[in-house]
Amino acid sequence: MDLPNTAHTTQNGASGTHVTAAPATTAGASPWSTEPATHADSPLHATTPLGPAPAPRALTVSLVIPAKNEARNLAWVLGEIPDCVDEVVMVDGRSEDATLLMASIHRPDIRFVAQSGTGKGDALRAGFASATGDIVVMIDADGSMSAREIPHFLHFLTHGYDFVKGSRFIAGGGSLDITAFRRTGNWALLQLVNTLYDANLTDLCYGFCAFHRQFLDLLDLTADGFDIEAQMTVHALKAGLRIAEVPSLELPRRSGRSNLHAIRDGNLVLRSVLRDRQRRHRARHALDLLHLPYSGRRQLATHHG
Ligand SMILES: Nc1nc2c(ncn2[C@@H]2O[C@H](COP(=O)(O)OP(=O)(O)OP(=O)(O)O)[C@@H](O)[C@H]2O)c(=O)[nH]1
Ligand SMILES: [Mg+2]
Repeated sequence: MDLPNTAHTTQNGASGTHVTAAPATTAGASPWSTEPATHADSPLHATTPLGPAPAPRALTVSLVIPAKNEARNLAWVLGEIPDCVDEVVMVDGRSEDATLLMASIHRPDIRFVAQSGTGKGDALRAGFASATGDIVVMIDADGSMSAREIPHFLHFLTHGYDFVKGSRFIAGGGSLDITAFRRTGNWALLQLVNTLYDANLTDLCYGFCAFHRQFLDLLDLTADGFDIEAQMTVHALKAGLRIAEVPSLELPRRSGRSNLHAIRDGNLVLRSVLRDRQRRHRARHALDLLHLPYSGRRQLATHHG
């Protein structure tokens, strides 16, 4: 499926957060662009007084896939991976079925990583830590996301964005899977995040994301469970990363059972978002103290005894 080449973008600038809904305007220069490059776009044709500029080094791409008992879905999931992916890292959640065997059959060069704890967040953090690509992409192993969409994420990562997330709720995206209950929960949590961080995102709890690996430390990920996706978005906003959303189609899980419990995991996300907000509030308070005039500091010191 060819998705429209549009993105919904959010930028956190130093002078305050602003949000724009912008079409992609820079197609062609990216090695993953879905549009043909023009003569002027090509770095090979750029000349300097010293001669032709060297071609830029192509960025490498790691795909991280957490999998727990997904053997029956892997033929399709791994078969969808486009050539632009250089490395596939699977983090196995101590599967009791033939997940490892099926993965090695359908992707002989796959690299397995063990997770030390449990949960999707714990698995993804282990996978991110071991990924070697310049760009890290994550998808689920249940067949609900097609890796064929990856070039759309790469396009924006190679045109100025730091963190690109799939959205089921912008034009060109969709979900053939989400229930009314989950949609409402996702919407409510999204409103909270948008309000707290003055953002204008359209999706929150969705596991198709990509980012430049150099920002991994800045993302400061600690979540173990299904709160990982929301934490990635919130931390990207807090860190002031340039975020783009691209349309993505969520398909129904191909086979097997979901590991997610809507109420328990919704609560987990809510607590995580609120905890982050408190930290941000405390950090701001500390900064305010530094800027207080001397009398103000003295007053405060007196106040606190
Ligand atoms: N390694 C590992 N993977 C996990 C764990 N829990 C879930 N996963 C994987 O994380 C991905 C998402 O989990 P799902 O159970 O599909 O949850 P979901 O997509 O939020 O929920 P559904 O829409 O109902 O499928 C799948 O690829 C799972 O196999 C875990 O503890 N360890
Ligand atoms: Mg799923």
